[in-house]
Amino acid sequence: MSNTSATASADTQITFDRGADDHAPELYAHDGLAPTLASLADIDDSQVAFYQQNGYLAVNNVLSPRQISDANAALSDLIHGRVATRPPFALMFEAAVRERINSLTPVEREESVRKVFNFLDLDPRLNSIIHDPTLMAVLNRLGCRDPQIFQTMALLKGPRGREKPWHQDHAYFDVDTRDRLVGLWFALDEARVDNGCMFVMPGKHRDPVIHFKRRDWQICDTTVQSMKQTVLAAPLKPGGVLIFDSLLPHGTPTNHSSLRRRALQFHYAPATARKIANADRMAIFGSEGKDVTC
Ligand SMILES: O=C(O)CCC(=O)C(=O)O
Ligand SMILES: [Fe+2]
Repeated sequence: MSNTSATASADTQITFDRGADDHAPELYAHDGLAPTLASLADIDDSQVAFYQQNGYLAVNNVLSPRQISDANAALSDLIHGRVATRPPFALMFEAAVRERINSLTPVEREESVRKVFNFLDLDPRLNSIIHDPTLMAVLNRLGCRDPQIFQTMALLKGPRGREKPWHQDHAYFDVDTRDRLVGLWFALDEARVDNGCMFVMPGKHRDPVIHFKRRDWQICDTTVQSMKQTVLAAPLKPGGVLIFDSLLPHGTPTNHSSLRRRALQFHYAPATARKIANADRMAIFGSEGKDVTC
C-alpha cells in the first residue's frame, strides 16, 4: 500500500528530540573566529600541518549554489516522503510536535524536523556530495586513508533551535580512538555566531574526554569551562565546510536569531579503522568507575 501524503513512508523511523534547558551563555564565550580558507585548492602542506596541530580546517566555497539548492531539495523530499526510504533512515522532530506529528502541515513538518539520519544511497543529489572525488582526495591528504563513509546526517536548527552541547564525535562511535574519523560539516545556510555555527577548541583533539548524559551525551559544562584554553567560533558561508578530527571538542549554541541554520554532516573512517565494542567505548568516554562527577 503506498502512501503519498505529507507523512513519510512506513520505512521511516520517526523520533523526537529531548527537550532540554538552555545553556549558560558563557559556554560559548569565544576568543575569536576560526581562520577560513577561500577554497579547497588552498589546502597545501602548511594547511595539512594546521589540521594536525589544531584538529580542524574551515573552508568556504566548497559546495556550489546548485549543490546547495539540490541538497536542500533532496532533504525536503526525504522529509516529506517523496523519495523511497529504507531503514536505518530516520527523522528526528523537535519535542514540541510529538502529540501532533500526524497533523502537521507540510510547512510545519519541514520547520520542525531537527535531524535527518542515514540517507546514504537514497538520493543521488546527496550521494554525489558524499562521494565527491575532490573531497575524498582532501580526506586522504589529511590522513584518513581510503575514506569510507561511516555516517550521514543533516542538522536543521531553526529559530530558537536548541544547542548541541560540547562533545567529541568519537564518543558516539564504536571505533578505536587511534583510528580517527574525519567529519565534514557543510553549511547549507550561512552559519553565523548568532544562529548556531560550530564552535571548536583548537588543539584539544589529542585525548578522549569523559562524557556525561546531561542535556545530551556531552562533555560536562564545568569541564568545558576548566579545559578551555582557546574557543573559536567557525562561521561559514553557505557551501562552506568545517573539516574536523573525531576527537575535536565542538558544540553549537542555541539559535537566538530568526534565521534557520541547516547543515549536512558526513563522517568518514579510514578503511583500516578498527571497530571496538560498545563497552570499550564506554570505558574510554563514560564516567562509570572513574570517581568523576558532573
Ligand atoms: O549541527 C550542529 O548543531 C552540531 C552537530 C554535531 O556536532 C553532531 O551532530 O555531532
Ligand atoms: Fe558533533
